[in-house]
Amino acid sequence: MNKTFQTLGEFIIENQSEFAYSSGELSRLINSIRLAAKVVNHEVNKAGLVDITGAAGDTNIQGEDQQKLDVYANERFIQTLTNREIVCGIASEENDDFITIEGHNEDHQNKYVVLIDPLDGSSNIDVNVSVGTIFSIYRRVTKSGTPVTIDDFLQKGNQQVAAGYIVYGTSTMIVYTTGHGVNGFTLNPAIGTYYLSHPNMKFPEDGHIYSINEGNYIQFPQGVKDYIKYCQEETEDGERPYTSRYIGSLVSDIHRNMIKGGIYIYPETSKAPNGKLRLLYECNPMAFLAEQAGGKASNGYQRIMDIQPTELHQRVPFFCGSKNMVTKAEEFMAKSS
Ligand code: AHM
Ligand code: MG
Repeated sequence: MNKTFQTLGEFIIENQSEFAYSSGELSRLINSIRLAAKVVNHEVNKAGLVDITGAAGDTNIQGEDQQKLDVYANERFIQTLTNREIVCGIASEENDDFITIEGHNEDHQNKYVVLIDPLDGSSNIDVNVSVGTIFSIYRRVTKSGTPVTIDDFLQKGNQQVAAGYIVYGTSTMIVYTTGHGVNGFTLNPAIGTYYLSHPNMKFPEDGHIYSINEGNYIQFPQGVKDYIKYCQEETEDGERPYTSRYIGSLVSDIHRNMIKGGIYIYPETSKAPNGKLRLLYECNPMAFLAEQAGGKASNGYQRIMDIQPTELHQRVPFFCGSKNMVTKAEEFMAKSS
């Protein structure tokens, strides 16, 4: 078959046997995410046309304004996964607590839990800048046949069976991994089909882009300040200075750096000692993707996916990108600690 024209649907079927304990459930789950993503994409694309942007008036668990599209995306993903009875539980960045789903004739037989950030970077919607969805999938750890518990969600990232993101950009793409490399699919909006456009995505080992909100510079730990200085220094071989690129939309910043080579950093600051990003909804799935693409993800000192989560909405400092760049940033962190 000509791989150039392989659709996501065909790819999922062809690669189903790669999944551990394959029963078709994980394939159906990824299919559902693909479906919900199409619906959300449709809404996001017309955000400038209809009165759907702007704060909905609610405040999420982190005390931030929720945008209407956040609410919409949250409902769509939860509803699609719930209706199809594919998972036994869902945790969302937008909800205080996890949701229990019965499924399989109300006897809690489904195997997987999903953690999702339905619309990340949503403050960018008002200015027509890319946003994304991030998802992370685990097998439940508690006994099948019983309702899920918090333990099913507080698993280390290294237990993920799949993770991915959807970037609603100039093109809409799904990029995901099931632990066998990373593949990217681009939506042809005319016919509503995703095609394999970026097979076997790889972070270049080295890169020339650093992505960090330098407006917070004064609050950064010394190691990050020193690393930024290193990025900006001119070298004789022309390797540095690096280029600074920061969209402020995690999915897009990581997506660009994965293609071009770079590092994304959201460190701890004096005001936010654990940084801003959430371990379960943002950092673990991005870390899984990064490692599967040959990159690296750390909290500055330790592998992200080895951190034991203690709460659903836990935040961690995040250093993610080209392997050698993350290692270099860690060296600066170690030196100043
Ligand atoms: P959100 O989940 O509230 O949308 O926040 C996450 C976003 C990331 O997409 C982005 O990398 C970061 O926040 C930007 O934060 P800042 O504006 O502080 O640089
Ligand atoms: Mg987010």
